[in-house]
Amino acid sequence: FGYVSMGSVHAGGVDYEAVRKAIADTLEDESYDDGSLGPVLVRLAWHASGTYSKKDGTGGSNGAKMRFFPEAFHGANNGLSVARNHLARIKKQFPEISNADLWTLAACVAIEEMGGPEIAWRPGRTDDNDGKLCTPDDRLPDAAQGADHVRAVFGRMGFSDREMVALIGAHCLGRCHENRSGYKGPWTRAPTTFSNMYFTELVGNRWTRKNWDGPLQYEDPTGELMMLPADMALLHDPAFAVVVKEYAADEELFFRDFAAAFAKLLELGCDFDGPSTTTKAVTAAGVV
Ligand code: DDH
Repeated sequence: FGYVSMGSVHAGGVDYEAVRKAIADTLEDESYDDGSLGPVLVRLAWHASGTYSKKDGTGGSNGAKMRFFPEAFHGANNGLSVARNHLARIKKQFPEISNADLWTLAACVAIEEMGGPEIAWRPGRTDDNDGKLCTPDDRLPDAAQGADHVRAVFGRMGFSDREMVALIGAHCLGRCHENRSGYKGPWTRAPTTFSNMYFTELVGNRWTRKNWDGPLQYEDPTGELMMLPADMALLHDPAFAVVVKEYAADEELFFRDFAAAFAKLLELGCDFDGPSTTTKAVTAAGVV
Protein backbone atom coordinates (compact mmCIF):
# COMPACT_ATOMS: atom_id res chain seq x y z
CA PHE A 1 0.00 0.00 0.00
CA GLY A 2 1.04 3.59 -0.46
CA TYR A 3 2.53 2.82 -3.86
CA VAL A 4 0.79 5.83 -5.31
CA SER A 5 2.74 8.27 -3.17
CA MET A 6 6.08 6.64 -3.97
CA GLY A 7 6.23 8.48 -7.28
CA SER A 8 7.83 5.62 -9.18
CA VAL A 9 6.64 5.00 -12.73
CA HIS A 10 6.44 1.25 -12.21
CA ALA A 11 4.96 1.34 -8.74
CA GLY A 12 5.49 -1.93 -6.92
CA GLY A 13 7.30 -3.25 -9.99
CA VAL A 14 4.15 -3.10 -12.11
CA ASP A 15 3.72 -0.94 -15.21
CA TYR A 16 -0.01 -0.28 -14.75
CA GLU A 17 -0.25 1.65 -18.00
CA ALA A 18 1.00 -1.44 -19.85
CA VAL A 19 -1.48 -3.64 -17.95
CA ARG A 20 -4.30 -1.27 -18.89
CA LYS A 21 -3.27 -1.47 -22.52
CA ALA A 22 -3.08 -5.27 -22.46
CA ILE A 23 -6.60 -5.42 -21.03
CA ALA A 24 -7.97 -2.85 -23.51
CA ASP A 25 -6.33 -4.61 -26.46
CA THR A 26 -7.90 -7.99 -25.65
CA LEU A 27 -11.49 -6.96 -24.83
CA GLU A 28 -12.86 -7.57 -28.28
CA ASP A 29 -13.62 -11.16 -29.25
CA GLU A 30 -15.98 -11.64 -32.15
CA SER A 31 -16.68 -15.24 -31.17
CA TYR A 32 -17.88 -14.35 -27.65
CA ASP A 33 -21.41 -13.15 -26.80
CA ASP A 34 -21.91 -9.66 -28.24
CA GLY A 35 -18.27 -9.33 -29.31
CA SER A 36 -16.65 -8.12 -26.08
CA LEU A 37 -15.39 -9.63 -22.85
CA GLY A 38 -16.03 -6.25 -21.19
CA PRO A 39 -19.37 -7.09 -19.53
CA VAL A 40 -18.22 -10.34 -17.95
CA LEU A 41 -15.06 -8.62 -16.65
CA VAL A 42 -17.24 -5.99 -14.98
CA ARG A 43 -19.35 -8.73 -13.42
CA LEU A 44 -16.23 -10.48 -12.09
CA ALA A 45 -15.07 -7.36 -10.24
CA TRP A 46 -18.58 -6.75 -8.90
CA HIS A 47 -18.96 -10.30 -7.58
CA ALA A 48 -15.46 -10.25 -6.09
CA SER A 49 -16.23 -6.97 -4.29
CA GLY A 50 -19.92 -7.37 -3.51
CA THR A 51 -19.38 -10.07 -0.88
CA TYR A 52 -18.31 -7.37 1.59
CA SER A 53 -20.04 -6.96 4.92
CA LYS A 54 -19.45 -3.75 6.85
CA LYS A 55 -20.54 -5.52 10.06
CA ASP A 56 -17.43 -7.66 10.35
CA GLY A 57 -15.25 -6.48 7.46
CA THR A 58 -15.37 -9.87 5.72
CA GLY A 59 -15.52 -10.25 1.94
CA GLY A 60 -14.54 -7.71 -0.70
CA SER A 61 -12.10 -7.71 -3.60
CA ASN A 62 -8.92 -8.04 -1.51
CA GLY A 63 -7.55 -11.59 -1.68
CA ALA A 64 -9.11 -12.49 -5.07
CA LYS A 65 -10.83 -15.20 -3.08
CA MET A 66 -13.04 -16.35 -5.96
CA ARG A 67 -10.05 -18.32 -7.33
CA PHE A 68 -10.65 -20.85 -4.56
CA PHE A 69 -13.19 -23.39 -3.41
CA PRO A 70 -15.92 -22.77 -2.35
CA GLU A 71 -16.37 -19.25 -3.80
CA ALA A 72 -15.41 -20.30 -7.34
CA PHE A 73 -18.39 -22.66 -7.26
CA HIS A 74 -20.99 -20.36 -5.72
CA GLY A 75 -24.07 -20.37 -7.98
CA ALA A 76 -23.93 -16.59 -8.41
CA ASN A 77 -20.45 -16.94 -9.91
CA ASN A 78 -21.45 -19.31 -12.72
CA GLY A 79 -19.70 -18.30 -15.93
CA LEU A 80 -17.18 -16.00 -14.28
CA SER A 81 -14.41 -18.51 -15.00
CA VAL A 82 -14.46 -16.99 -18.51
CA ALA A 83 -13.34 -13.69 -17.00
CA ARG A 84 -10.90 -15.26 -14.53
CA ASN A 85 -9.26 -17.38 -17.23
CA HIS A 86 -8.92 -14.42 -19.56
CA LEU A 87 -7.24 -12.35 -16.86
CA ALA A 88 -5.00 -15.27 -15.86
CA ARG A 89 -3.47 -14.97 -19.33
CA ILE A 90 -2.80 -11.26 -18.78
CA LYS A 91 -1.37 -12.04 -15.34
CA LYS A 92 1.24 -14.27 -17.05
CA GLN A 93 2.50 -11.19 -18.90
CA PHE A 94 2.55 -9.10 -15.70
CA PRO A 95 3.28 -11.56 -12.89
CA GLU A 96 3.87 -8.80 -10.31
CA ILE A 97 0.32 -7.45 -10.32
CA SER A 98 -1.94 -9.12 -7.75
CA ASN A 99 -4.99 -10.94 -9.12
CA ALA A 100 -7.15 -8.76 -6.86
CA ASP A 101 -5.72 -5.58 -8.42
CA LEU A 102 -5.93 -7.04 -11.92
CA TRP A 103 -9.59 -8.07 -11.60
CA THR A 104 -10.67 -4.66 -10.32
CA LEU A 105 -8.51 -2.72 -12.79
CA ALA A 106 -9.89 -4.81 -15.68
CA ALA A 107 -13.45 -3.74 -14.83
CA CYS A 108 -12.42 -0.07 -14.83
CA VAL A 109 -10.62 -0.40 -18.15
CA ALA A 110 -13.59 -2.29 -19.65
CA ILE A 111 -16.07 0.38 -18.54
CA GLU A 112 -13.86 3.15 -19.91
CA GLU A 113 -13.25 1.31 -23.20
CA MET A 114 -17.00 0.68 -23.62
CA GLY A 115 -17.66 4.42 -23.42
CA GLY A 116 -18.29 4.79 -19.69
CA PRO A 117 -16.84 7.18 -17.15
CA GLU A 118 -13.29 7.10 -15.86
CA ILE A 119 -13.22 5.15 -12.59
CA ALA A 120 -10.84 6.04 -9.78
CA TRP A 121 -8.66 3.00 -9.13
CA ARG A 122 -5.52 2.38 -7.13
CA PRO A 123 -3.34 -0.67 -6.56
CA GLY A 124 -2.58 -2.27 -3.22
CA ARG A 125 -4.76 -5.38 -2.96
CA THR A 126 -3.03 -8.64 -2.15
CA ASP A 127 -3.89 -12.24 -3.04
CA ASP A 128 -4.87 -14.92 -0.56
CA ASN A 129 -3.23 -18.34 -0.85
CA ASP A 130 -6.32 -20.39 -0.10
CA GLY A 131 -10.08 -20.12 0.28
CA LYS A 132 -10.13 -19.80 4.10
CA LEU A 133 -11.50 -16.25 3.91
CA CYS A 134 -14.22 -17.04 1.35
CA THR A 135 -17.60 -15.73 2.51
CA PRO A 136 -20.78 -17.86 2.60
CA ASP A 137 -22.84 -18.30 -0.58
CA ASP A 138 -25.51 -15.77 0.40
CA ARG A 139 -23.87 -12.39 -0.04
CA LEU A 140 -24.80 -11.42 -3.61
CA PRO A 141 -28.30 -10.32 -4.64
CA ASP A 142 -31.00 -12.79 -5.69
CA ALA A 143 -32.57 -11.70 -8.99
CA ALA A 144 -35.94 -13.18 -8.03
CA GLN A 145 -36.38 -10.81 -5.09
CA GLY A 146 -37.54 -7.23 -4.64
CA ALA A 147 -36.63 -3.86 -3.16
CA ASP A 148 -36.31 -5.00 0.48
CA HIS A 149 -33.74 -7.60 -0.52
CA VAL A 150 -31.80 -5.15 -2.71
CA ARG A 151 -31.67 -2.70 0.23
CA ALA A 152 -30.60 -5.41 2.66
CA VAL A 153 -27.79 -6.69 0.42
CA PHE A 154 -26.39 -3.30 -0.63
CA GLY A 155 -27.02 -1.87 2.84
CA ARG A 156 -24.78 -4.62 4.23
CA MET A 157 -22.04 -3.29 1.92
CA GLY A 158 -22.67 0.26 3.16
CA PHE A 159 -24.43 1.77 0.14
CA SER A 160 -27.24 4.36 0.07
CA ASP A 161 -30.42 4.02 -2.04
CA ARG A 162 -28.90 6.33 -4.64
CA GLU A 163 -25.66 4.37 -4.85
CA MET A 164 -27.60 1.09 -5.23
CA VAL A 165 -29.55 2.39 -8.21
CA ALA A 166 -26.40 3.82 -9.80
CA LEU A 167 -24.54 0.51 -9.42
CA ILE A 168 -27.37 -1.57 -10.86
CA GLY A 169 -27.19 0.72 -13.92
CA ALA A 170 -24.27 -1.55 -14.92
CA HIS A 171 -27.00 -3.72 -16.42
CA CYS A 172 -26.63 -1.48 -19.48
CA LEU A 173 -23.86 -4.03 -20.16
CA GLY A 174 -23.98 -7.66 -21.13
CA ARG A 175 -26.72 -10.21 -20.91
CA CYS A 176 -28.19 -13.10 -18.97
CA HIS A 177 -27.19 -16.61 -20.03
CA GLU A 178 -29.62 -19.46 -19.47
CA ASN A 179 -26.80 -21.86 -18.70
CA ARG A 180 -25.32 -19.54 -16.04
CA SER A 181 -28.18 -17.90 -14.15
CA GLY A 182 -31.30 -19.43 -15.75
CA TYR A 183 -32.31 -16.00 -17.12
CA LYS A 184 -32.04 -15.04 -20.75
CA GLY A 185 -31.27 -11.96 -22.82
CA PRO A 186 -29.80 -8.44 -22.69
CA TRP A 187 -31.25 -5.36 -20.96
CA THR A 188 -30.48 -3.02 -23.87
CA ARG A 189 -29.85 -3.10 -27.60
CA ALA A 190 -26.26 -1.91 -27.11
CA PRO A 191 -24.89 -4.34 -24.51
CA THR A 192 -21.24 -3.50 -25.17
CA THR A 193 -21.75 0.24 -24.72
CA PHE A 194 -21.79 1.79 -21.28
CA SER A 195 -24.74 4.20 -21.21
CA ASN A 196 -27.86 5.16 -19.25
CA MET A 197 -29.93 2.93 -21.54
CA TYR A 198 -30.78 0.50 -18.74
CA PHE A 199 -32.73 3.36 -17.15
CA THR A 200 -34.29 4.67 -20.36
CA GLU A 201 -35.49 1.14 -21.18
CA LEU A 202 -36.78 0.56 -17.66
CA VAL A 203 -38.78 3.80 -17.71
CA GLY A 204 -39.68 4.06 -21.39
CA ASN A 205 -40.37 0.50 -22.53
CA ARG A 206 -43.36 -1.68 -21.68
CA TRP A 207 -42.51 -4.67 -19.50
CA THR A 208 -44.66 -7.76 -19.14
CA ARG A 209 -44.08 -11.22 -17.71
CA LYS A 210 -42.31 -13.52 -20.17
CA ASN A 211 -44.29 -16.64 -20.93
CA TRP A 212 -41.74 -19.45 -20.79
CA ASP A 213 -40.52 -22.42 -18.78
CA GLY A 214 -37.70 -20.45 -17.14
CA PRO A 215 -37.74 -18.34 -13.97
CA LEU A 216 -39.96 -15.24 -13.86
CA GLN A 217 -38.47 -12.45 -15.93
CA TYR A 218 -39.97 -9.55 -17.87
CA GLU A 219 -39.80 -8.80 -21.59
CA ASP A 220 -40.47 -5.81 -23.85
CA PRO A 221 -43.03 -6.03 -26.69
CA THR A 222 -40.37 -7.39 -29.08
CA GLY A 223 -39.45 -10.16 -26.65
CA GLU A 224 -35.78 -9.33 -27.24
CA LEU A 225 -35.00 -7.25 -24.16
CA MET A 226 -35.37 -8.37 -20.57
CA MET A 227 -35.63 -7.21 -16.97
CA LEU A 228 -35.16 -9.31 -13.84
CA PRO A 229 -37.68 -9.11 -11.00
CA ALA A 230 -34.95 -7.29 -9.01
CA ASP A 231 -34.67 -4.75 -11.87
CA MET A 232 -38.44 -4.16 -11.88
CA ALA A 233 -38.21 -3.51 -8.15
CA LEU A 234 -36.34 -0.29 -8.95
CA LEU A 235 -39.44 0.96 -10.79
CA HIS A 236 -41.94 -0.15 -8.19
CA ASP A 237 -40.17 1.17 -5.11
CA PRO A 238 -40.99 4.90 -4.91
CA ALA A 239 -37.58 5.99 -3.54
CA PHE A 240 -35.65 3.94 -6.11
CA ALA A 241 -37.97 5.11 -8.92
CA VAL A 242 -37.10 8.77 -8.30
CA VAL A 243 -33.42 8.01 -8.91
CA VAL A 244 -34.17 5.76 -11.91
CA LYS A 245 -36.00 8.68 -13.56
CA GLU A 246 -33.15 11.09 -12.79
CA TYR A 247 -30.65 8.77 -14.46
CA ALA A 248 -32.94 8.12 -17.44
CA ALA A 249 -33.11 11.88 -18.01
CA ASP A 250 -29.46 12.74 -17.36
CA GLU A 251 -26.69 10.41 -18.50
CA GLU A 252 -23.93 12.68 -17.21
CA LEU A 253 -25.41 12.52 -13.73
CA PHE A 254 -25.58 8.72 -13.96
CA PHE A 255 -21.95 8.53 -15.11
CA ARG A 256 -20.80 10.72 -12.21
CA ASP A 257 -22.73 8.79 -9.57
CA PHE A 258 -21.82 5.42 -11.06
CA ALA A 259 -18.10 6.24 -11.19
CA ALA A 260 -18.10 7.22 -7.50
CA ALA A 261 -20.15 4.22 -6.35
CA PHE A 262 -18.19 1.71 -8.45
CA ALA A 263 -14.85 3.05 -7.18
CA LYS A 264 -16.19 2.64 -3.63
CA LEU A 265 -17.40 -0.91 -4.41
CA LEU A 266 -13.96 -1.97 -5.64
CA GLU A 267 -12.32 -0.76 -2.42
CA LEU A 268 -14.72 -2.33 0.11
CA GLY A 269 -12.68 -4.21 2.70
CA CYS A 270 -9.36 -3.02 1.23
CA ASP A 271 -7.02 -1.48 3.73
CA PHE A 272 -5.44 1.35 1.73
CA ASP A 273 -3.31 4.09 3.27
CA GLY A 274 -5.09 7.41 3.07
CA PRO A 275 -7.93 8.61 0.90
CA SER A 276 -8.67 7.40 -2.62
CA THR A 277 -6.87 9.06 -5.50
CA THR A 278 -8.57 9.46 -8.84
CA THR A 279 -7.02 7.81 -11.86
CA LYS A 280 -6.46 11.27 -13.32
CA ALA A 281 -4.57 12.45 -10.28
CA VAL A 282 -2.47 9.32 -10.26
CA THR A 283 -1.70 9.72 -13.95
CA ALA A 284 -0.73 13.32 -13.34
CA ALA A 285 1.70 12.12 -10.68
CA GLY A 286 3.21 9.88 -13.32
CA VAL A 287 2.49 6.68 -11.42
CA VAL A 288 -0.19 4.73 -13.21
FE1 DDH B 1 -25.92 -8.07 -12.42
N1 DDH B 1 -26.71 -9.81 -13.13
N2 DDH B 1 -27.16 -8.15 -10.83
N3 DDH B 1 -25.01 -6.42 -11.65
N4 DDH B 1 -24.61 -8.07 -13.97
C1 DDH B 1 -26.35 -10.45 -14.29
C2 DDH B 1 -25.44 -10.01 -15.23
C3 DDH B 1 -24.66 -8.88 -15.09
C4 DDH B 1 -28.11 -9.10 -10.59
C5 DDH B 1 -28.29 -10.28 -11.32
C6 DDH B 1 -27.65 -10.56 -12.51
C7 DDH B 1 -25.37 -5.78 -10.50
C8 DDH B 1 -26.51 -6.05 -9.73
C9 DDH B 1 -27.31 -7.16 -9.88
C10 DDH B 1 -23.65 -7.11 -14.20
C11 DDH B 1 -23.23 -6.13 -13.33
C12 DDH B 1 -23.86 -5.82 -12.12
C13 DDH B 1 -27.10 -11.66 -14.39
C14 DDH B 1 -26.98 -12.66 -15.53
C15 DDH B 1 -27.91 -11.74 -13.30
C16 DDH B 1 -28.91 -12.83 -12.97
C17 DDH B 1 -25.78 -13.59 -15.33
C18 DDH B 1 -25.62 -14.56 -16.47
O1 DDH B 1 -26.58 -15.31 -16.72
O2 DDH B 1 -24.56 -14.57 -17.10
C19 DDH B 1 -28.93 -8.70 -9.47
C20 DDH B 1 -30.08 -9.51 -8.90
C21 DDH B 1 -28.45 -7.49 -9.05
C22 DDH B 1 -29.00 -6.64 -7.97
O3 DDH B 1 -28.36 -5.65 -7.60
C23 DDH B 1 -30.16 -6.81 -7.40
C24 DDH B 1 -24.41 -4.77 -10.18
C25 DDH B 1 -24.47 -3.88 -8.93
C26 DDH B 1 -23.46 -4.79 -11.18
C27 DDH B 1 -22.20 -3.96 -11.32
O4 DDH B 1 -21.37 -4.24 -12.12
C28 DDH B 1 -21.91 -2.82 -10.43
C29 DDH B 1 -23.09 -7.28 -15.53
C30 DDH B 1 -22.04 -6.40 -16.19
C31 DDH B 1 -23.74 -8.39 -16.09
C32 DDH B 1 -23.55 -8.99 -17.50
C33 DDH B 1 -22.56 -10.12 -17.46
C34 DDH B 1 -22.35 -10.77 -18.79
O5 DDH B 1 -21.72 -11.84 -18.80
O6 DDH B 1 -22.78 -10.25 -19.83
